[in-house]
Amino acid sequence: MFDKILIANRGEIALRILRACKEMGIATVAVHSLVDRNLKHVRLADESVCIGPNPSPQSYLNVPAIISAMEITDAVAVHPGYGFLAENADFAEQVQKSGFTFIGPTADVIRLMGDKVSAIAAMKKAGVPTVPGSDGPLPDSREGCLEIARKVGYPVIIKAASGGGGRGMRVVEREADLVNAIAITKSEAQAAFGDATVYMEKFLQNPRHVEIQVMSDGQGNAVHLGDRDCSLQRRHQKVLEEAPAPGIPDAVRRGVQEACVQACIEIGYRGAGTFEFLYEDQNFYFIEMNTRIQVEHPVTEMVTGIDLIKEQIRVCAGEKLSLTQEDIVIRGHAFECRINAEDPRTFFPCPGTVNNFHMPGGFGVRVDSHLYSGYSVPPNYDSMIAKVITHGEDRDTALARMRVALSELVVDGIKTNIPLQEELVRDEAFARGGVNIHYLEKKLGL
Ligand code: MV4
Repeated sequence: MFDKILIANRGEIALRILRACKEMGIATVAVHSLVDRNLKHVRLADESVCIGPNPSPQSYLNVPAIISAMEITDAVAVHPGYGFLAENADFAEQVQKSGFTFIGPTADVIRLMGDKVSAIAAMKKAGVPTVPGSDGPLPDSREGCLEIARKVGYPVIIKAASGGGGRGMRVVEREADLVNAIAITKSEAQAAFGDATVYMEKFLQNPRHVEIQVMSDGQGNAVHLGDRDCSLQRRHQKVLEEAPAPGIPDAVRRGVQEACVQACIEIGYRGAGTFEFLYEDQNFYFIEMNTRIQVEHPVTEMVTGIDLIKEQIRVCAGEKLSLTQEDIVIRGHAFECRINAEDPRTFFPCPGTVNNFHMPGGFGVRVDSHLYSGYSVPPNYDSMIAKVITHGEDRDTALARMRVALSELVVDGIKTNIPLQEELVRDEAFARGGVNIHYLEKKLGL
């Protein structure tokens, strides 16, 4: 096992990783920007290193500073958390070339999945269901594109191969708009990602966002840990997630889960990963793979009883996966409400000092947060300040528990989205389960 891990992140996920390391008897190094010197995990870590000024490019994205911090502290591995450098293949490669271990897949697998065209091709080959589309980059010829779209059928969506997470996409309703839409998407993709490659998919009108969690050791062993429904989102920012995804027939679910496990083995996947699907009319369609631990991993932990961060560390240390598929049983239901420091009406980030913080508690309630009374939310980073997670024997129990938990939560001094979350857990359609990706934006009147 690793002697010492450097945590290349901040906030709640840095604290989450720190706790896992401590439980495993692994020494910890926190790295932080100037403003983050009083973060909870920085104070609790065995060692800490200030790696630069507040802007992320100079601190949490500063690869030479992070590698130097590993060298001076004798850390042997780095956990990237989510965001920042978590899916940066060049960083993973540099970490490895410097003689350290990146806690995640190998650089070539990150690269394979980072290019959505190669990711889709790899998944299709492994038997994972994909969206009907161009099966590769769009050709340069107008006629070629028009012909593909005619075969796929309108509406179609043009996506940048280097995009993902909602960046670099454009819906095309009719043939007259196709050629122009492709040209615009290509030039935007070139400007944003330095790669003009685009591909085409059938545009699904009212899907749900359902994702499958996997864990794999890169040595031929892989398991899935069930699914999550993340359909409640606003502008590609998830707001409230749950596990398992409600109302999916067992046979449909089992088929796609097995395909994901097979795909992990075929691509030599190492670590925690998430297969993102659109789910419509009882069919799964793969869209992207996330090669990191995700924000919403706790709902999976609550229904499986498995510590995903610890498993991730174990398999990336070269241990064989100790879990077998039979060990993994989904028990009950879990919800996660993301708490953001933002204006409840405009959604604009609202940094500031938290005068008073009271966490909910009780049976089946979990709070992942780095907050404390007196903490100042800096303006430089993501506005998420806490995740409230509830677990129950069934969906109704877990949801009732979330209503109680939110009623106990106090974050005084700054504006938050707690009022929005309070409303969502009382929403009748949401309580029935299975709302689609457009539900929240429509409810908000966007
Ligand atoms: C789609 C789609 C409909 N049809 N692809 C947005 C984020 C990126 N991960 C993929 N996205 C979508 N791809 C096809 N073929 C609709 C979306 C989409 C979406 C997906 C998941 C969660 C929220 C979303 C919000 C708007 C659009």
